[in-house]
Amino acid sequence: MEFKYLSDPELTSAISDELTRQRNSIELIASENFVSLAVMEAVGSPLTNKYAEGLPGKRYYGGCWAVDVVEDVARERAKKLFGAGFANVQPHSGAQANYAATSVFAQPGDTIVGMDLSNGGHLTHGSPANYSGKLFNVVSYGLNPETERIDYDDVAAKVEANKPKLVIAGASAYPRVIDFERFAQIAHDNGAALMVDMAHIAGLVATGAHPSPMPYADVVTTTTHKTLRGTRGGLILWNNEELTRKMNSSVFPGSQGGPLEHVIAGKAVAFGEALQPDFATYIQNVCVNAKALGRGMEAKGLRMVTGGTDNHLLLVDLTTVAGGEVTGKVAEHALDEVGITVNKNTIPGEKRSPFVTSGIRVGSAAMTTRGFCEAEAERIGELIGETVANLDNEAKLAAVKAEVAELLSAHPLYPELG
Ligand code: DSN
Repeated sequence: MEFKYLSDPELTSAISDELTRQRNSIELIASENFVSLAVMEAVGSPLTNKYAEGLPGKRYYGGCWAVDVVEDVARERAKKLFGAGFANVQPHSGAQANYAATSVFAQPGDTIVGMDLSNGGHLTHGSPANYSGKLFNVVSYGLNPETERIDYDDVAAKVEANKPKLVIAGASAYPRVIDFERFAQIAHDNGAALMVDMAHIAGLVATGAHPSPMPYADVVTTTTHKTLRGTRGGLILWNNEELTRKMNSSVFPGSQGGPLEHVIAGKAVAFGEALQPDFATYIQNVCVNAKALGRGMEAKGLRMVTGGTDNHLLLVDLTTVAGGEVTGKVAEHALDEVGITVNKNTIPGEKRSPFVTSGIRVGSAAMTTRGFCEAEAERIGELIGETVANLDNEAKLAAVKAEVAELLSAHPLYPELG
């Protein structure tokens, strides 16, 4: 990679190494993507120098007139993209967005209901290891063991029995459509608010490929860097004007200091890109490629949890191949070696620890950005299956690695960066 100004060898070599790593592997981590060079340019801009605590037009520092424009553009585009009445673009991450939004509806000691992490939820939805599990009394819901889908009757029973202040819908490893209308009915019938964390599927929601939570949820949070393909960051959306003061002050001064205006500029660029018609085509291809990856893996004997996918990700049960001996940890490492990047993941009814697991999670957002088509995605699925079924076969693994390299060479990543 060429650097114009950076001449610090420890950093230039680490940054170059990371670009090389990204170029030389098929990226299938479901929460990752590749931003445009326009997004990168905005994030690397002089906006990084500016403190701008507060909101556009109501800042605690002078000299904010230019960043006010940036933040207003980001807010307006976010609202347009998701059909939301109000937006706060300042959360530094999805976890920060969730903390700020949760705090509007629940106080420490209150009950919240969220999806269990090992069933596909997120740390911030009530994990004991996270603020959400430490501050609140958490009641978790999971999946129906037969269908491996969200058990809405179980959610309803838990909400009725526990009368939480907040119900959280949304997941990090769930391949099916989530019924936000049903969640809202359950929450509202029991006097609870509904927060939807749509981080994984935000790009699908933006283009109509997944039903929107905006008509149903009291608040919607998301990251901006997964299927939405923007810079890393968070976003909060809501429709009820009465929540506006509380929501904004829960971000600042409630839980953050100065906003990162260079990152907000990157979000604005990405929202602008997502508003273009070709983003809908991209998301359509993401969904087509996810299904194709699944077909390829199934052809090699792997089982897709729930039988497939409605979105950009697949949860893969490894226990159906090689006598059930291949763990997620081993598969992740073996796939890394052949040039395919995935993460180990628990599967429903998991018997191994979260550090070992019996599954992997596979997503199509980044590989689709890179230009892989349906036929290639299906072949990549087969190559995943061939890898996990041949862990001791060096010749086979070498052949897979060579084929992965050939596939990658057809889709160069960031050639402009040298
Ligand atoms: N770490 C993200 C993921 O991989 O899904 C969630 O925050």
